[in-house]
Amino acid sequence: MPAISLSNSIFRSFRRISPNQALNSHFGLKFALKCMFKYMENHHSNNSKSDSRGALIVLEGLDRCGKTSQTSRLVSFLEGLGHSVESWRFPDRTTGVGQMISSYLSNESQLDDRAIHLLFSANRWEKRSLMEDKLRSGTTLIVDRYSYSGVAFSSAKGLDIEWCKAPEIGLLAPDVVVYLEISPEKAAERGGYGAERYEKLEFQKKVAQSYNMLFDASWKIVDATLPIEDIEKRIREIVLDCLITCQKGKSLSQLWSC
Ligand code: DGP
Repeated sequence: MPAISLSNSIFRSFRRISPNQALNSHFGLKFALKCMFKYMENHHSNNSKSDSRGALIVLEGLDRCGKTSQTSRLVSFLEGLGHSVESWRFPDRTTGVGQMISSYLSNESQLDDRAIHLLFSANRWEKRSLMEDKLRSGTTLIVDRYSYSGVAFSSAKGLDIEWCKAPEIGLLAPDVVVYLEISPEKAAERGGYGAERYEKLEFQKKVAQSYNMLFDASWKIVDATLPIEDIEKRIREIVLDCLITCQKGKSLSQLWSC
């Protein structure tokens, strides 16, 4: 016990002082040790508590793959079970950076490919510490698009994939990435491609190829052409498993692992 040997050595150093001084010192020492033990106890329990946290769940896929509706279904389901859960999405168009991205996506402004890539990344960075606070306080985040969209969409333009990953390094790594898989042709058939910059079949084909290069152990592929309830069920299974693991205690890690 390091605390006891510490106290012994402190007592030894008090041998030559007067009884009165020793008495005062003894109580002072006892108090100090009590504080130290209390600190160690708190420190230990804080550490074990801090490993229990909410899960970071990311949904990814091509435009029109159904991420947004699955995100809201999942959030309602988890809320119904009494979990603390929030729905997030990137780009977050509510921030200053997000508004620049939004105007770029709707073709109201033009930007260099690398400049817009860095803005998308900055948009994630500006939410990073809030994200960590939420997770550590036990809130699960269901995030519609994340760094993988960043890399897939920008590298589909021809930018080097490693260059695209670089600004994402240090962001929190998701506990699970649910990839809603659909062919670009099938997604285009779903209609609803709006006026936004990337909603074009040829470009989405390239995005699909880029996504293929990003798959890692945290990815779960779900067939996005299944009936909506089947997709929902599959996602629930994946997410509940992950939630339990994070509640039991799992440390947060950072991108980019692969
Ligand atoms: P959404 O709000 O999910 O419809 O996304 C808007 C569009 O922006 C969509 O076509 C995907 C694309 N996108 C999302 N995140 C990024 C990113 O980080 N970088 C790039 N280049 N495109 C992204």
